[in-house]
Amino acid sequence: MKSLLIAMCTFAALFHSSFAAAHKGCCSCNKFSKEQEKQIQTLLQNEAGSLRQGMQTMCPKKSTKSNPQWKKVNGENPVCFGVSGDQPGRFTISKEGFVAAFKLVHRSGSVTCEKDKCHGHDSYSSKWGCSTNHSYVGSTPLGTFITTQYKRVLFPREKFIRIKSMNTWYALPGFEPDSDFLVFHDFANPEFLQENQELQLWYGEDLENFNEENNVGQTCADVYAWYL
Ligand SMILES: [Ca+2]
Repeated sequence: MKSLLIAMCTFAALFHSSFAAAHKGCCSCNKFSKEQEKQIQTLLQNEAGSLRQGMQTMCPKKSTKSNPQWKKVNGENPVCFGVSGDQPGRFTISKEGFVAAFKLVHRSGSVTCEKDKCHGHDSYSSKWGCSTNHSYVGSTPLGTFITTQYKRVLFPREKFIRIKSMNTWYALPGFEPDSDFLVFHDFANPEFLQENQELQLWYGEDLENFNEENNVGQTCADVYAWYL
């Protein structure tokens, strides 16, 4: 933008000097000479080209495809994970590359963080974690994690997690426990994934083997990755 402004100012100065010269040298007929007209025409053409280039830089072309970067990772079958007894959902990366985001699209099922003795086992149930009504985890009610096969958490990023040393609960701006899908992204620090690498979906309390005795349910989802 700065270079564009400089170019426009340069053009204005040149135009002014050309006009002044023309006016001085041709004051009787009050118009440019052929040579001056040609010079100004060339200047205008050059500046029009610079202006067009600048506008294209500021307004990059939109892709004609919708969401061309989302690539479905699992096949026909969804990835399903349970809530206790080490029941991750497993899926395999088929394409090597840098992935900046994942999208989990809910297909079926629900999970709960705590069987509610007063209201039935599913009163805290949701698609991705617990309930916003829960007295303890309600403010950070999401509990679905993407990990490597060695249980290293890839998403969500640590800054969203309630207790950094325990990958159980988090809050993600824009998403709720019953959102139809979750999107995790970190375009500044994409993950490099290898062909045939296994990743897993975990329920946080199952991942950490913490307070999982009172959990119930299973969630199934499709997994999409955003390749750079
Ligand atoms: Ca629990």
